[in-house]
Amino acid sequence: MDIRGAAEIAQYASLGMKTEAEKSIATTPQGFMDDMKETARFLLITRPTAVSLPNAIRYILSRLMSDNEKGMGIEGLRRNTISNSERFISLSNAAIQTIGEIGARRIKEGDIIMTHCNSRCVISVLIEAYKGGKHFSVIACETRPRLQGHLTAKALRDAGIDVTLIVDSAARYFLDDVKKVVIGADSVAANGAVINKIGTSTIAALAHEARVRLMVAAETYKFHPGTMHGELVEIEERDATEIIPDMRGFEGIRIRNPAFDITPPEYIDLIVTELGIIPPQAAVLVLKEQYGWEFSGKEPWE
Ligand code: RUB
Repeated sequence: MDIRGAAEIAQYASLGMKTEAEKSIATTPQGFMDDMKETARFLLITRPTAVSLPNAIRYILSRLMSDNEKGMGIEGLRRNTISNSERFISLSNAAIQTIGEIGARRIKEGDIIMTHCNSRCVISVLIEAYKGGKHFSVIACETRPRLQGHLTAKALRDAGIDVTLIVDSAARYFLDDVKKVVIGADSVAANGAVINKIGTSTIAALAHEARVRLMVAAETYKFHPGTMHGELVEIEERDATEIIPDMRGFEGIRIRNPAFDITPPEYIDLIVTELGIIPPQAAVLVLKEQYGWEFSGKEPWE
């Protein structure tokens, strides 16, 4: 959890691949490929839900495999892997900035905006709107059990934005005044469902009932290719001690701690990506454009 948030996870995975490419002591192209694939498999098991992680690794490894097929020597493979890792990180930063600029157009003067957890994309939207001279305020849900809402509230305060911190269970109490809910994503499924921090789907259902619009801010590398052929997104379940740090007195009680949940597309009005704004139902088109109709599910690290 030192590295958290789907964008950050993807960027550090790229950095991990770059470090391995720099340090690999392989002496043959095949040895180098084996080292890179082993590092990929090691990185992949660190967090299961954010698809940005396998997508970042796929970006780097698929290019490496095609360079290798062309008969490139080991130093060429090393150089290209380093530059592809760096390119992924700069594309990611550029996407977050573009999403900020596009999403900011949807923030209106006087809006009250609710957010949940801590998303770089959401913060980018809010900061761009603020820099554009709009006056609005934000309600940040604290996000039990890891309290990432504190990070959001502090970042917005530091940027000069009016922010109020509330407990997650107070969301409905405030939704009558809220104009928009804005959230990030760990994965976007082909049917437009969005996987994000636990509690997001509760807020989305409440927002739907209160007729409050919900906007998702997500880069296209958070779209999950496996869901095109029916794969389900694995929901990370974390340690019970995140909820009850001292288990004394709780013996015999099962404690469950899923870290993410699934918001159905019916509760989502729009998704802001770096390519533009789409309705959730268009998620499959983004995936088909990125991966083609031929995506087989065979992965470069297998
Ligand atoms: C973070 C979380 C964020 C998304 C999007 O969960 O759910 O909303 O990852 O963030 P955790 P970003 O703290 O468990 O990683 O826009 O920064 O990618």
